[in-house]
Amino acid sequence: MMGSLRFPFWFSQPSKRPHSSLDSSSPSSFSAAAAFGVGIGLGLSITHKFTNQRDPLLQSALNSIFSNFRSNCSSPMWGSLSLADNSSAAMEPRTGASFPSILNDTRRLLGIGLRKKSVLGLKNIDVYAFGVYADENDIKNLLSEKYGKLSVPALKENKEFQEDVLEKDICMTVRLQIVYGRLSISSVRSAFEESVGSRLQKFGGSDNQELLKRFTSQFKDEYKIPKGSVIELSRERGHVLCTKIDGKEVGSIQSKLLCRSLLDLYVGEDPFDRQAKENIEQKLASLVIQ
Ligand code: DAO
Ligand code: DAO
Repeated sequence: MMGSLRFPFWFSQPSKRPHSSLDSSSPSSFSAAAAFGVGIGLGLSITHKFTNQRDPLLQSALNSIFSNFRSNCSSPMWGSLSLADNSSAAMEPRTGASFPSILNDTRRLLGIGLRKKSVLGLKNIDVYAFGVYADENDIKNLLSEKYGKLSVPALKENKEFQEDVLEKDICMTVRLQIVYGRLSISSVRSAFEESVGSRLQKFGGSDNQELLKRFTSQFKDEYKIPKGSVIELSRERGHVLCTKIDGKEVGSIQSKLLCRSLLDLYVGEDPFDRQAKENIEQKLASLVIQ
C-alpha cells in the first residue's frame, strides 16, 4: 500500500511544509502517519496495534513524533512506543517498508533509514530502505562494562564508543528492503564497488581488490532482486559477513575489514542517512546504559 505513496516535494523542502501534511481525509492511517512523519522530517513510525486504540490516526502520528525525539526522549518511552515486543514492527515512512523490531530472537532494531543514489547527477532515486540491528546480549557483554555508567548524550558524542561498535565482535545485521524496481545485478555490483570499495581503501589501504571481488562474485548474474526483495547482510561471530537474499544464504566471508567497511556505510562518518545514524546511536546508547 505504502509503496505507491511518494511526496517528492516535501522531501526536497521539508522545512517549508511543517504542518500541512496531516491530511485528515486520507483513507488510511498509515499514509497519514507517513505524511505527518515526513512533513516534520522524522524517521520511525509504528505499524501495529492500531485496532484497539481510540484514535489510530492521532496515535500513529504521535508515535511517529515520540519515537523520534532524540536526546530529550527517555529510553523507556522510546522503547515502549516503538519496539516494545517481538510482534511489533517499525515503518520507514518515506517508502512504507516495514522492519520487524527483533530478528533472530536477540537482534534488536536500532534504527531505520533510506539509501538514495543520484544517477548521472540528474535525479535521486530511492534504492532501498534499511534497518540496522544488533545483538542485545553482545551489546551488554561487550559494551556495558566500559560505558554503562555514562549518560546517553555523553555516549552519543563518544568517539571511542562509536569505534568500538564498529570494531568489536558484536553480531549485527543490516536488513535492506529494495524499493527501486529496476535494479540489475551489475548496478548492484558497481554501486557496491564504489561504496564499500571506498571504505576498504579508507580502513585497509590500497590492496583490497581481491576482497572486493570475492564479495561481489557472490552475486550471480541470474539472481533477481525485484522491488520488495529483502537482503540481509550480517556480521556473525568472528567477523564473518553473511549475505542472505529473501532468507536464503548466498555466501559468507570472514573479514573484519569487510564487516567494518559495510557497517560504516550506515553508522560511520559519512553515512547514507544521517538521521538514521543518529537514531541508531541513540538507541544503542540507551541499550548500553540500561
Ligand atoms: O538504473 O540507472 C539505474 C540506476 C541504478 C542505481 C543502482 C544503485 C544500486 C545501489 C546498491 C543496491 C544494493 C542492494
Ligand atoms: O548501498 O552501496 C550500497 C551497498 C549496499 C550493499 C549491497 C549488498 C548487496 C548484496 C546483495 C546482492 C544481491 C545479488
